[in-house]
Amino acid sequence: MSKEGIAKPTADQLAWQDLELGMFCHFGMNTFTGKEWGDGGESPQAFAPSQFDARQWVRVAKRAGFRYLILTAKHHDGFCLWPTKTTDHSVASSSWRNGKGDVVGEVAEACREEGILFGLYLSPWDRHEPKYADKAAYDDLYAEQLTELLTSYGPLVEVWFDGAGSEGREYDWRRIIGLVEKYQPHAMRFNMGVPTIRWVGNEDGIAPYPCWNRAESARASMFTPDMLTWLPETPLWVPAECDVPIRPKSWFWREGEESIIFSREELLHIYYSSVGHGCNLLMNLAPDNRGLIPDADADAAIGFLDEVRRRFAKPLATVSGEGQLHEIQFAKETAVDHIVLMERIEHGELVRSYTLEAVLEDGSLSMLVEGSAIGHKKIDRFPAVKAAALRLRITDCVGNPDLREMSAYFAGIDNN
Ligand code: FUL
Repeated sequence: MSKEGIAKPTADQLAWQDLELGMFCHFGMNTFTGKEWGDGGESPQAFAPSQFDARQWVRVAKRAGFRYLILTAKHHDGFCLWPTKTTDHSVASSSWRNGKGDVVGEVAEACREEGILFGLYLSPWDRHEPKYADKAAYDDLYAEQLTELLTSYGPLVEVWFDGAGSEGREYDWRRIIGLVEKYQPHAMRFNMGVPTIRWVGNEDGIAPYPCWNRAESARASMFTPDMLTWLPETPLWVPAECDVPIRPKSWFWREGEESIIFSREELLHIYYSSVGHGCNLLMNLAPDNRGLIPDADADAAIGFLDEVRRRFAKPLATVSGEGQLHEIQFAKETAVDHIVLMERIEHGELVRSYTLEAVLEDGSLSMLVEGSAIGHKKIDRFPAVKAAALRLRITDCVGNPDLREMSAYFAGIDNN
């Protein structure tokens, strides 16, 4: 394969991959009914947050270190969190803020104030809307809803198209994608139509390794083994996003589930298996029926990301540049237990395999890692080794690989 023939990200994909961490917020009718999938027959009166505060959500996101936030503007039950003109099944028919409220607007505004990028989820599957049975009529309605969202809430970083419930259903993807391109040309498009980012294929926050950025298809949803047929305009560079709820398998808040929140060790494992495999991590923290993110979820997210920051606060040494051989030389024997590698992916993902070795003080070599993809980021951890130098050999590649970073760390944890 020639270098010219390889897939490369757009500037927007590149910027999105650098964000690495996003916070998902599933909030809506299910928050008040305790269901994961409402059937659409719920009364808008059931939507009644008592202390709704979008700023609290966004402050949690910021404090934890998430760089973007994605809100479920409409989940499968069809209840719209903004005062849409397309249906009265929305916040406008609830008594929250006397029917004058707009959840999407308040979250968008809070994100703008705090410098967090904002994205929206709009479920194609709609269990409330009677027009859903009529493909053409529903396509029109969905296009109108999407247009409202794309044009009223400022710049969007991502539009999330969930395949769940839509297995086998066809939507007018050319029109849908055309609207995103027209009104939000910089937004990432998740997994469907002509996506620019793809689903990693599970809801565990775990990417396989290697997880190449190049892809020709992705899994449609959790509920089918089918792979999506993307439109031919889909770029070859389609990086993966790993979505996972901080309360395993629970996307919406439910009373009494604090005890299932992932432990710090589990969350760190998710981090190493998503960001550490070169993907973005989109972690769901669900606001509760007060309209606030519970302290337990906020503390768990802040706690594990503080530990991530502690581990990667200060590299012992960093090198970068072109070529297949890279070495970090220490002035004296130094304990190391993590190495972070990044390619300059604007040139594509050129590395196909590599080895990392420690050069010991007696000059002998100790193999630390045999890897394949580096891509945006690869985090390798291993039992602490005292090294005089660290050697990265790119053993297979396309063209001339360009290393954005090779950094060594000592976190002082048990990596055995
Ligand atoms: C799934 C949905 O069915 C869940 O309720 C949730 O929205 C998750 C992100 O996607 O497919």
